[in-house]
Amino acid sequence: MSSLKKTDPDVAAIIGREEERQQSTLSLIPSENFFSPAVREAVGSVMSHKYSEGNIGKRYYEGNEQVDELESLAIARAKEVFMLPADWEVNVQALSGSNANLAVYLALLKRDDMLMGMYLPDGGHLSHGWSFEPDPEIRSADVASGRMVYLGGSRKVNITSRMFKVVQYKTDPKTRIFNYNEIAKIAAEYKPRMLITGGTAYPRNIDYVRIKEIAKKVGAFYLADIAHEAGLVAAAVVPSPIGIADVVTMTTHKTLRAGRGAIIFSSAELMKKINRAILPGLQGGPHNHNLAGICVGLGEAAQPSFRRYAQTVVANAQRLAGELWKHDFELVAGGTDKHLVLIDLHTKPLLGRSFARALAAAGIVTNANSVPQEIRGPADPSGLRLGTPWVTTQGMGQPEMTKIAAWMNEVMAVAAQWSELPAAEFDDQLAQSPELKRIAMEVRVLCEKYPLPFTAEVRAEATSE
Ligand code: DSN
Repeated sequence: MSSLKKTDPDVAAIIGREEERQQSTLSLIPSENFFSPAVREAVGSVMSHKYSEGNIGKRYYEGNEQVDELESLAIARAKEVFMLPADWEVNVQALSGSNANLAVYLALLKRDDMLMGMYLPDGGHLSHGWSFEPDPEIRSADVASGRMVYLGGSRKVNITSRMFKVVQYKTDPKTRIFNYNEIAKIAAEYKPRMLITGGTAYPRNIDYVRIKEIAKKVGAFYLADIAHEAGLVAAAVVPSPIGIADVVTMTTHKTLRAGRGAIIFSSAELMKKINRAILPGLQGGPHNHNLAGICVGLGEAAQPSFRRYAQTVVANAQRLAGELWKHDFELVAGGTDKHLVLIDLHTKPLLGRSFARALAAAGIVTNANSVPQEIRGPADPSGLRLGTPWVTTQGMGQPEMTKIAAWMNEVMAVAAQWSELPAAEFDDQLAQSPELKRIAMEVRVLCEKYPLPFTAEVRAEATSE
């Protein structure tokens, strides 16, 4: 019996049930992954106990010899893995991707400067200046106009839209891919101080060189947020913005598989300001246990096996996309270059929220997502987002992707009959459906073939009780 189970059986039981959930269902949320036992050991270590405000060799508190060594090692590994130019530097202290972006803005912008980023329903992120328009008629009129620019909604839901002026660029309504000539025109008209690429749901690669040209022409900083693709960039299976953009931010827990946190890269000159923006500007003590995990994860990402992993992530996503297309699912941007697939469900009986609920009842965990030309609200959007980082770490490959697409098609066919029911009744039908129970059992059997590296003890205890 674990010591947590003895001292706090309530929390141990919650964690045990979560381990079981992760083991027995398919995790297809593209921002999620699981970490090696070594990363988890580092994250659970005593490094969590120490405060270390400041930078290497210049801390405000004593006793930071090991933290200094750890941070130096993490920075050295990040430089190697991401092949940093000699005049670039690294900050590994941001607590999250949003904090990393805020630190960059705090370092390089003034209040009310203009940010220009990707429109959220077309794949951007909240921290790139998002404001929502709650009036559905205004949203519909905006979509009907076919304009590839968004000047913001009346609800400034994110701090970045309160602090800065914001303009956002949309994908081409026909291709649902970014049109660089259009981005250049918007930049020329609005003259942003910072141009941003990246986010959460754009399945195609971004032309970093072209965006840098556009930014340079209007005198803007270029921030490339590669939170989602970081692992694919590290493995050189998608293009890298390092050395092209002025600043690159990323989270470490998605495709990079290195525990939770964030990294910022920029020229050494800009990094002096960014370091000061992190502390004292934005944060207190760094989370050194997470830094230990990131350091171990970066060591893993430097191994040849990580490149094979990243290649398989992309191959799996492309197979999943191809199979879904055969089942008549409409794919945003026609497919994927990376780890994620975005489905537009407007031709299907179930839209994002209800399809995600039905899939979850069948043991397939995904998330409802907005799509380009979205007129619905974010709580009940038209699309579904899928990704392959987790199942690829688990060891699944092409045959499993084919199987997953077939299950998804079957779930749609089964749950379609309840599409007109109110949400609570719809959920009741899902919970009672023998077909969905059967698929959930098949999913469980598949997942059991790919044991996760943390469920053994939970299972041994369950069978001994
Ligand atoms: N929550 C992350 C994602 O799922 O993409 C972004 O912050």
